[in-house]
Amino acid sequence: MSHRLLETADIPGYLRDHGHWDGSGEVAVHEVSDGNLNRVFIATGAGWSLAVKQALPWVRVAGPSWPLSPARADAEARAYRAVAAVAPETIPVVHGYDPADYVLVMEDMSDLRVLRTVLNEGGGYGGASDAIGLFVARLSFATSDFGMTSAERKALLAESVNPELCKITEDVVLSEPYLEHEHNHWHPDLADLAAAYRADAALRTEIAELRHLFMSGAQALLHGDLHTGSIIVGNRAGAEVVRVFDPEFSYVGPIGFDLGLYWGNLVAAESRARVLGAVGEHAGQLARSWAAFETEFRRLWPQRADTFFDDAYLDRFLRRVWADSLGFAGAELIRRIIGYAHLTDLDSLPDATAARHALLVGRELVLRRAELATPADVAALVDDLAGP
Ligand code: SR1
Ligand code: MG
Repeated sequence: MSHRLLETADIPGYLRDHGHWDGSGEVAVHEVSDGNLNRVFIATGAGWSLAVKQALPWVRVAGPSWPLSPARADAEARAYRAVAAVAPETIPVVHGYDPADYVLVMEDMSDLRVLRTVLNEGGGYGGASDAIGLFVARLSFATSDFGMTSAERKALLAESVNPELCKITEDVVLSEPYLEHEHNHWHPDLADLAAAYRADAALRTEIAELRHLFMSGAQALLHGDLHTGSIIVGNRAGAEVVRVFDPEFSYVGPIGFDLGLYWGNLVAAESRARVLGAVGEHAGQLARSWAAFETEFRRLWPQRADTFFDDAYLDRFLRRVWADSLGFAGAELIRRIIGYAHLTDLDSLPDATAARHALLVGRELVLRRAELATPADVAALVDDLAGP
C-alpha cells in the first residue's frame, strides 16, 4: 500500500496529529527540497521551527519514471540513531520518525549553510574536516567488529541492509560512468576523456575492485553519501557548528567509502578554486580529516571487543582504509563529471578546465591508491595535474 504524500498545506496538520505542535498560533510552511531524492519542508511557528523530510516512492529529481522504495527513510532513521549514540553533536536533533509515512521530523537547520555552497562562494572549511574525521571514526569504530561483539555485529548486518540505495551507488557511482549509459552526460570538451575512460581496461579493473569492495566489504555502518552537500556548517551562539545529514544511503560497508566521498568533493572544490584564481585548501583539509579519523580510531582501539585484533593489525587495517578512501575519492570525482549526478562546484563554471583537472585526478587516485602513502603525496598529484 502506498503511503500518504505530504504537500505544503498538509504539514501543520501532520505536525499536530503526530504531537510535534500543540495546534496553537499560526504556522508558516515552505518547501526547501534540494537533494536528488526527497522532499523537505520547514515549518515555522511562534518561537519554534522544524524540518519535515519525507521519502517519496521515486527519485525526486527524476520523478515517477525512476521508482525507489521510500524504505530508505528507515535506513536514514537507523543511521541517525547509531550516530546519536556515539557522536550526537555531529548530526541534527531528530524529534521523531514515522515509519508509516516515511517522515523524519528534525531540527530546523536553515540558519546553517551547506558546505558545498559555502565553498562555491569562496568561503573556508572552518572545522568541517576535523568534524568529519571524528564522525567517521566514532560511527565506524562503534559499528565495526572492533566496537561490537560478534553477535551484535551479526544483528547489525541483518537490520542494516539497504539494497535499493546500494544498487544506485553500484550503478551510478561504480559502473555506469565506465559504460555507454543513458544516465551519463558531460561537458562537450570532455568527450575525449569520457571515451578514453570507457576504453581504459586498467581503470575498469580497479573500479571493479572498488565496486566489489563496496558490495562485500561490510566493515562498519556508513553514512553512505558523505559529500559536501551532506554537511551543513555555521555558527550558533558564538560556537562553530558542523552537522552531517541525509544518511539515507547508510548500510554496512567499507569505511573508506565515507572518507573517500568527502575527499573526492575536496578535490572538486580545489579544482574550482584554482581556476578562479584562489588558493584551495584541499591538501590541508584532506590531512586534517585523516588525522582526526586516525587519532580518534586509535583512541578508541583499547576499547575493542575482541583483543585477538592486535596493534599491528590496527596499523594494517588503517593503511587499507587510507588506500580504499583514495580509490573511492577517485571514483566519486569521475562519476560527478561524466556520470548521472554532477556537482555545482564544476558545472557552474564557464568552461571545463576545472572539471578536466578533477577528472584527471580521479583516474590517478583510483589507479595509484596503493602507492600514494601520505596526504602530501595526494597534494603533489593534485598540483602536478594542474599544469604549470
Ligand atoms: C539517483 S541519486 C544520484 C545521487 O544522488 C545522491 O545524493 C547520491 O549521491 C546518488 O549517487
Ligand atoms: Mg542527499
